[in-house]
Amino acid sequence: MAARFEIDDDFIAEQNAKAKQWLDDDFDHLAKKLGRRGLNIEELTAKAQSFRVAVPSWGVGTGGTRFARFPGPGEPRDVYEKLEDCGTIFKLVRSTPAVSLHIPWDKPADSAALREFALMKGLCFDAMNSNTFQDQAGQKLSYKFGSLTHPDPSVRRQAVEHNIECVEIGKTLGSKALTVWIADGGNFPGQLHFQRALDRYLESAREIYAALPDDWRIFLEHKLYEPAFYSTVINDWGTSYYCAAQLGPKASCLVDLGHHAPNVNIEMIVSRLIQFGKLAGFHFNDSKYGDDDLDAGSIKPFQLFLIFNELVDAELRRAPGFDPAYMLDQSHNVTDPIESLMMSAVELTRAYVQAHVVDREALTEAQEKCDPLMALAVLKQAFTTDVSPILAMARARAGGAIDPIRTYRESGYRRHKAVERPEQVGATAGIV
Ligand SMILES: [Mn+2]
Repeated sequence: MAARFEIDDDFIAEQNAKAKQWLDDDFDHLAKKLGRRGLNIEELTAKAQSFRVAVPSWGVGTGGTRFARFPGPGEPRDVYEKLEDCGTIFKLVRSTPAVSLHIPWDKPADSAALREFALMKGLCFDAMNSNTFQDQAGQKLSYKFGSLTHPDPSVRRQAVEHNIECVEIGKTLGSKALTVWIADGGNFPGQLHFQRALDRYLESAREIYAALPDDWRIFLEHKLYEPAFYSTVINDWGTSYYCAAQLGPKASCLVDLGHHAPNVNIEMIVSRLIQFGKLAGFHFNDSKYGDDDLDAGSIKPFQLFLIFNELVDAELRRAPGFDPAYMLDQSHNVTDPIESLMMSAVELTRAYVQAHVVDREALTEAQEKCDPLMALAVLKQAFTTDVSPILAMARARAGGAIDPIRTYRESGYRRHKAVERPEQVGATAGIV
């Protein structure tokens, strides 16, 4: 393979040198402001540096809608090129060392070689994702009318075996979890018998569960609708929780922010799942109307903050079994996917640090004294604190970029990739 363009550490350092002075000034000023509130900026910076969120392999390609896809230049054409882009994101923001693969889109011909390549980029593998929502070339039976819940037992068998294959591949890559999202559902009233469909789901899921290694977990991802527009088998957190409880301790519920009805109180769902010891983790994104898969924090940053408020609350009081897996799951239709993923990773770290700024003593006091206005004021004070200098300092101290988007653009990375990766006819990317 010919030499591939990479953004090197010297270039990052050179770019950082231009911004270092104002960062130091802003950081010092913020340290004073936070100090007056009894907060230590160094502790918050350490928190920012500890934050991790996984990147989905499918996120580095341009997404699309059911109408069209507008591919950009230099899109990754295989799993190695996807890892190259993930490595670039990690290098600049320093919070995204793990990559989540989708099978069969990313099925490696040689797992050991892929693992080695990832290691060279400082990357590791997060949860594996199965795909029974589309038919692959040469596939024996169709998933048009369902997979794990299909009326035909041989289709269910095929779907179960595919999930077990994902676990097997994951084992060779060092992954420790399987995320299962099924598109099964009905488009018309009467199409499905609701109870029989859920019974079949549990029967199939039990077989997958039985194939999990001892140190693996299975994440059940619910979604309100789409592609089924009338009923979906695993439609909400309650159904997901019931199934996870039925399956056993290795099963828990994954919250994709876009998979809820508009106006649903997602932060309360998060709190409930924490309370019941069944929060698997997240697929972060944002939405305005439905499962829009927009960039995390782009539409409802306050909601994102309120979710992190619950997560940090659980972290600080050491809630039993609290160990959520964070991942981005977005579809980038009109932006450079690398830029969107970097900005989203930064927005998550922002919400995480802001949640650490919340005066929890004052919040508890307001709650116990029935003072709703003060309770909101405590949260708003944290939410309106601009923690950008902390985020930039955390990146810089970890060897990342003070300004990741600018550094990325200045590097010409995309231009180089456009030359290295000539357009591939017929390339598709999925929306999950
Ligand atoms: Mn998802």
